Amino acid sequence: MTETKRALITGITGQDGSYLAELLLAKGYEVHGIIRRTSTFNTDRIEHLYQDPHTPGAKLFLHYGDLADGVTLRRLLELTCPHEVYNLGAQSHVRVSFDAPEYTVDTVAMGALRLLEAIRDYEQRTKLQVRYYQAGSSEMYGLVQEVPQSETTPFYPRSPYACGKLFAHWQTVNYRESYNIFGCNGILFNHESPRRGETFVTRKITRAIARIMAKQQDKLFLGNLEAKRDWGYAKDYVVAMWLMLQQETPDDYVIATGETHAIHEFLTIAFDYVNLDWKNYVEFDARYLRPAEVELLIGNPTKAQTKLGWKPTVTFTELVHLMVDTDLHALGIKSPNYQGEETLPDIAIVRQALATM
Ligand code: NDP
Ligand code: GDR
Repeated sequence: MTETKRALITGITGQDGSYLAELLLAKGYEVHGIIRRTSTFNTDRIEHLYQDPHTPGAKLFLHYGDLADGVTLRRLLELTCPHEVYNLGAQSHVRVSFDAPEYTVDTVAMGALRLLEAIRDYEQRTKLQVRYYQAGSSEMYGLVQEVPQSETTPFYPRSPYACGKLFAHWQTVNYRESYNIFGCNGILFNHESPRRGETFVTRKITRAIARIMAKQQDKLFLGNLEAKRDWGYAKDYVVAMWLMLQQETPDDYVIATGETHAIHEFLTIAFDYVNLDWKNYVEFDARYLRPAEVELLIGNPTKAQTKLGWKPTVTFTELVHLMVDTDLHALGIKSPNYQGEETLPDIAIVRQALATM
């Protein structure tokens, strides 16, 4: 009988962590997630996946921990004996990283190093192999050096967040070359979904549209509308993470759609969908500008397409509509196209179970 595969995920309560946990559970994995202790519950995105750990056959287990706490990371590796570790945990907001640079870099950069060190010790002692995924970012390209950006494009990070991600990227390469760790860097371009955090620009827009339609808001304050991003669908992108760890040899991959759009194009498609003109609602607020901006991101996913057989399945317009539909639905506004697959059922059991941890 083959052994059940076990995965350990940092950042399981985030957008990507929730989709990745879904994917791995569907593939029969036992999934262990690291969650932070917070004064209010932060598990909304995974409540629909959670079962009381006492339930026979339960496959998802949550453990308290933090990327700032290396001792706990080591203990959790020992406890869970994972075949695969996905490091998705981060203070992932670029603008906020300028306000809290030291904290951001501690989580993003030192957090990855702590995890890699823990894996190195664990592998040397147990002789078991752990496959490691590092959640890298297109923000590492920063100031444009060439377009489209590929695995060979020089990096030029422009925020504390991006500098931290670049450190984590190179540490992963170094642990691979120095200690033969099976470490892969995903260089993921922006990916969104109805589960996207509410302060990232796409979700801020789609949520505002629903609130405008519900008469709960009449203005939307935004910063730079000229920046261009290569936006894909998060559910597609977690498949790429998994594929990287299933290859014979570890490597680094750009994951992107190969298309780029300005923020104002996102606004046009999203507002047009509900027959509104964004210019009547959007106002400028300098608070949302960054001290240094990343103006143009467009990825070249050829390597991922050729070597992993990965490709995006959702177009830009479909993604915008999916997000608007879901936000409308959440406020009880009928949308003829709403599919319902993104609704997270309110399962009270997770709260009970966590309360007794
Ligand atoms: P989110 O911001 O939605 O989720 C971040 C996760 O990290 C949350 O689970 C959060 O926990 C957790 N976290 C934050 N700080 C710590 C810490 N100190 N210790 C442990 N966990 C922590 O991010 P996404 O899901 O969008 O992104 C996943 C990863 O991919 C991140 O590393 C991000 O930087 C990277 N990335 C994302 C891209 C995107 O477009 N989404 C593109 C490229 C890279 P809590 O819920 O408690 O806050
Ligand atoms: P980004 O995403 O910085 O690309 O990082 P975000 O949605 O925050 O910004 C995208 C662009 O929109 C402009 N913008 C605004 N952004 C926000 N958040 N709020 C606003 O009001 C606003 N107005 C304009 C920004 O200036 C920027 O140009 C995301 C994160 O998920 C990172 O963790 C990840 O690594 C990268 O994507 C790839």
